[in-house]
Formats: sequence, structure tokens, C-alpha cells
Amino acid sequence: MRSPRFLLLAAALSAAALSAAISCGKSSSPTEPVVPTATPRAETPPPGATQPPATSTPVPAPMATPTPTPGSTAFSVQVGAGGGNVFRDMTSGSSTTTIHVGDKVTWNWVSGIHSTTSGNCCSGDGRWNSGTMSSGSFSHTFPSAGSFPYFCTVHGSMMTGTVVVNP
Ligand SMILES: [Cu+2]
Repeated sequence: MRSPRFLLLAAALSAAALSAAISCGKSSSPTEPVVPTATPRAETPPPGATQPPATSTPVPAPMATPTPTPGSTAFSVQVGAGGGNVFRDMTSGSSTTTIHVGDKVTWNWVSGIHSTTSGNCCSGDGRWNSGTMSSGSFSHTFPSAGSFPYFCTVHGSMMTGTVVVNP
């Protein structure tokens, strides 16, 4: 009569001890924190070695810009600038336009009724003549060097200009 109870008790005790050992072994393993080792890497990126190549790259760009300015630059002269009977070169600010052989000058009408007519006032020499205009523009390309006076047929000696063409 006693032996079955004892066996049952022993079995129950051993089962309890076994389950306690298993649960204890399972719960102890996942406690270690493995994560914090990744944080010290963030301090490595800021050394000064990468910055010098960044500053050296913009240097070749400004050196390339002066080269594309050979022959065909646009020169413009305002006709009737500021509402007056004047030719005003937009580069010099005066009535004289200085260019090189092969350059083109464009006269832009901004006010009044005028012409750009080549020659000494007041007879045209036939190099160019826009005719009388009140708006729009007129262009002439200069194939040879020299100093070329021009005038407005409406205002005569009041309104003259010069194109100086350098070789
Ligand atoms: Cu005029």
C-alpha cells in the first residue's frame, strides 16, 4: 500500500525538480545585453581627410569660363536710351562701341523714332542703314578693322555714335 504512494510522490518531486531546472536554464540564457557594442562607430566619420578634395573641385570651373569668349560676343546699343536722342552702348555707357573684327553689334530701339546709318553726319556711306524705326532691333557684323561713325537720319548731328573695330 505504501509503495505506490511513495513512487507517486517521488515521481512528482522529480518532475517538479526537472521542470524547475529546465525553466531555470531557459530563463538564465537570454539575459545578456549584446547590443551596446555598435554605438562607438559613430565617432569615426568626422576626420578632416575628406574635406580637401571637396574644396579643390571648384577651382577648375572658374578657369574654364574665360576661354569661351573669342569672336562672336553680343554687343548691344540702346537707341533712344532714357528717352533721349542718343545711342548708348551697354558696355561702355557712351556712344562709342569697341569690338573686334567679326563681332556683331545690335541696336535696340527703346524710345523715339531713329535710325542707325553709317557714315559721317549727315550722309550715309552705305555700310549699314536700318532706316527709320520706332521699335525692334537692327544688327550689323563688322568684317574689317577701323573706326566707323554713324548717325541718326532723324536727328542728324544731335545723335551720332562710333563703332571702333579692333583687329
Ligand atoms: Cu534719332
